[in-house]
Amino acid sequence: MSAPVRTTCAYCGVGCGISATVTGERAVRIEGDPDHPANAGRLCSKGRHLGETVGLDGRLLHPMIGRKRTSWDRALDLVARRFRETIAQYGPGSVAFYISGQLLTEDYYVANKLMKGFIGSANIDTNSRLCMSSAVAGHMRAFGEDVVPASYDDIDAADLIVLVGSNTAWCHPIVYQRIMAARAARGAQLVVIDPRRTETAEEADIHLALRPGSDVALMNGALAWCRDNGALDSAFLEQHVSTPDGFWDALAEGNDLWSVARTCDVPAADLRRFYELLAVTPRTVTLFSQGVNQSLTGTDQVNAITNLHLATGRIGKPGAAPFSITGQPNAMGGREVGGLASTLAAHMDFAPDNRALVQRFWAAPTIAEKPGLKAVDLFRAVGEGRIKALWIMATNPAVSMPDASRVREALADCPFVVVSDVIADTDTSAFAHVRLPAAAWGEKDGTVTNSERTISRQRALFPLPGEAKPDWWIIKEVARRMGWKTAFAYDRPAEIWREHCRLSTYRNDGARLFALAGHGAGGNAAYDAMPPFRWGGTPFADGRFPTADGRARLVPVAQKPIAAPLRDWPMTLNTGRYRDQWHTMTRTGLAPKLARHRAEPLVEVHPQDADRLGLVDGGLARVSTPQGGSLYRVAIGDSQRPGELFVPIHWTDKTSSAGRTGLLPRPLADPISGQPGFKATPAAIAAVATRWRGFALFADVPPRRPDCLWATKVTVPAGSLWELAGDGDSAALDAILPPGERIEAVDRARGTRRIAVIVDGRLVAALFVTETGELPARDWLIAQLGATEAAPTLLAGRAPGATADRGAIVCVCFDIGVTTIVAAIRDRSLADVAAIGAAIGAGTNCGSCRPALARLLAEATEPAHAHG
Ligand SMILES: Nc1nc2c(c(=O)[nH]1)N[C@H]1C(S)=C(S)[C@@H](COP(=O)(O)OP(=O)(O)OC[C@H]3O[C@@H](n4cnc5c(=O)[nH]c(N)nc54)[C@H](O)[C@@H]3O)O[C@H]1N2
Ligand SMILES: Nc1nc2c(c(=O)[nH]1)N[C@H]1C(S)=C(S)[C@@H](COP(=O)(O)OP(=O)(O)OC[C@H]3O[C@@H](n4cnc5c(=O)[nH]c(N)nc54)[C@H](O)[C@@H]3O)O[C@H]1N2
Ligand code: SF4
Ligand SMILES: [Mo]
Repeated sequence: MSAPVRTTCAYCGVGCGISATVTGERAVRIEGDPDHPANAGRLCSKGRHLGETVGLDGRLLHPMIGRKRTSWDRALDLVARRFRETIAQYGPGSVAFYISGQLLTEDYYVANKLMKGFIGSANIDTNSRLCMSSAVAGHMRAFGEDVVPASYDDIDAADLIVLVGSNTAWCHPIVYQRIMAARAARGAQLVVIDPRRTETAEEADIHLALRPGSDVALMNGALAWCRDNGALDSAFLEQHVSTPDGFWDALAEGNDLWSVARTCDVPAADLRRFYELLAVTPRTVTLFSQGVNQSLTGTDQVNAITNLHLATGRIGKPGAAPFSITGQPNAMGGREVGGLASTLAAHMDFAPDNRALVQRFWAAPTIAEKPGLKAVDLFRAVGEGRIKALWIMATNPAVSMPDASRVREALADCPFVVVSDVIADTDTSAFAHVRLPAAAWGEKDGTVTNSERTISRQRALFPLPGEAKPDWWIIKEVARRMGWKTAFAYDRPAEIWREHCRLSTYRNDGARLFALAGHGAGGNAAYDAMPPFRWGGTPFADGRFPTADGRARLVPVAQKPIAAPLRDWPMTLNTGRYRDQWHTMTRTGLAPKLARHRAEPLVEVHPQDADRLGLVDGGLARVSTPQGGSLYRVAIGDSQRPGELFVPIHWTDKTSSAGRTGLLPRPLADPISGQPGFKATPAAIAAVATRWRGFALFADVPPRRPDCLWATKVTVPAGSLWELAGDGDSAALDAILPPGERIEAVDRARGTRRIAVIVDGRLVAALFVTETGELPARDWLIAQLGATEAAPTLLAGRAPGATADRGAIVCVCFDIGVTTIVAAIRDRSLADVAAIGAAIGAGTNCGSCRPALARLLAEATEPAHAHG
């Protein structure tokens, strides 16, 4: 066993430090790094179970041209030649890169340099466009530069924490634990603004379940209230903020409490409590994420928040800031290198001076003249044949782009598609002419920047498997083969890092806050040992902003009318995340423990809608929009507002027959930021009748997806579990079972068939289906997949005598199900989350399930209250 390596989590923008101890060839023990400023040793369920994802299952380990393995030389030569030829024939605007906040800063830097300085186009956009480009645009409008003026320390110092459009308990769990700690330590109040009653909202002092898309009204109302109640900071406004003519007059119109309550469809009394609290609490931190950003008016929503903070002087002071929390591990690093189509490099835009500066610094033959195509437009251009060569790195747009079916058509028609990924078969790589094997988390080496501007090292734990290579290496090799040898003569990430630091300070007289002065000074050893550090100190503490006149800007924003429901598409479709899955599940999908929290994609529906539309809990439903339709299992509950639906974004063609969400939203975007509106799509829902339901278990990867109406997959310890349902003859499924000795039981009256396949005395597959009967709980059978000897009671689906089922897994660390927890609360009269932990251990490790435990406690004490 080797010494622990300090690295950074692969997943969210909280950017937790990890202490990783390699325990075997591809095995690692993961612990929180107690010295990392982001998490001080804590990790959530996803970070905690990273060790389950470092195996080589499904990895892309060799370069591929079409379906054939090839050498790096051939693959790289082909990519370089096709890009060169396309540019020669159609110009630099005919090629594009679509990259990702999951690249390291060094990868991002090289890709941006190649496209903007050497190819001479800005057609390089990233999945961050779908994620935080509205925050970027809002920051530029308000502050003059894309600077996040907050840190996690502000959470510790705040008296009021407002979460807008953020399911923090699930998506930024360690930030959420910090919020909970601030509440316990200093009684900070928590207000959650989200149409859904999420687990985050359940804990709040005030939850405003507003009408989707009404955030501008809510924030403008807050600002009007603060003004009317003497909560503005007039000295700060006078000295540090420029206020456009007519700003306050416009705000006075229609932003009174009653009008706002009506627009937002929230109880006026709750709204008033929030406004009163806000007006008297200088130490307010407003955290926001996708409920704000992913909207057709996302940039205005961001500025409604920054207006409130600027006008009350709640910025640049401890415990007071607007705080855009970022999604991906390196969304911020991508912003810092300027790797978006709308920025040039190092927090510079395309102004002539900046272009000249960057071109000189890179000694580049050319430099992009103007912003390039933003993601939605970029894929539209691919579809229209204007982009003829496309390189996709570390993102899965065939799943994650809005109107993803059109994106698939565009990819299918594109003359040349290159995909760099760590996984061999993704929905996107199915369209690739060339697939390039990238180094994964645990193999790659470089830096990432988290939500609060802390830059940390990700460090390699394992040697590169197969022929995988780091992304920066792949990009620089293509650049060199395109003819730019010296500009891309990098041998290690440290060299790229130093160049990135130098560019940030190059001819920077302080006009750009982003400056890594001194951080690129050391040699390779200094880079290897670099501890986490935060750049920018406390931005705006001196009241100076990076605008021409040094003042921040109030930006006039008005609530846009919210369209009435359409006749054919009467529902509003909201999309988002589950606690234990990451995006398209290529990585979290490998971890059996993370599969248990939500094993299938659910559509959450309010009971009134379910009654009206004949939807049954646990049945199937089709959710459709003008762009397409997908299937989900129905979960009825009043955490949804009537008329609204919520579905997860995680399932793909690899993991489901029809549970993809990306094809449903419209390909429309905020006009300023270009960020798509993923959270409010006009939609319809209808029940889908099935004849039978069932499940299948496989020890080995099945040759193909079971062919039926509904098939969704999760990973289990010794294989995979598929939940199934269909309307045809279930006998057609038998073909998918592997060869072996079959034992079978049939109950014709109930339409039940149970088949187990045994090879060498061990269970290798099972198929259980029924029309009107019961299905056994999956747990015991799942455990039999790994057993050395098949149990005699396989077809009963349970051990001889035993009947207990743990129910849905709540605490994934200790594998504790809802049934066990509810029984413990009841039988042992447990009164709080700590007592549950003391009694049965649940919630005592990563803590991600503590909100769920709190909810089970609440339900146990008020049994009449129905929850979803
Ligand atoms: N478990 C997990 N964690 C993750 C990720 C993951 O895939 N899984 N992904 C990471 C990434 S890249 C990102 S970007 C973040 C996203 O983190 P979040 O933004 O917290 O996640 P979402 O579930 O997309 O959406 C947040 C909330 O916005 C609400 N919302 C919808 N419409 C509106 C509205 O009009 N107004 C308001 N105020 N709220 C609205 C939704 O109901 C939802 O609860 O999570 C990061 N962390
Ligand atoms: N409907 C709807 N759609 C959404 C959203 C939503 O809320 N609703 N959210 C949007 C947001 S915020 C985001 S961030 C996107 C995320 O969407 P995607 O970026 O498409 O999702 P991921 O599954 O994270 O894709 C990352 C890919 O990179 C691969 N990969 C991982 N590490 C590496 C590496 O080091 N190098 C390389 N080359 N490849 C690697 C993974 O195997 C995977 O295929 O989805 C967006 N789409
Ligand atoms: S909160 Fe969880 S997923 Fe996010 S960085 Fe920390 S451990 Fe990783
Ligand atoms: Mo994101």
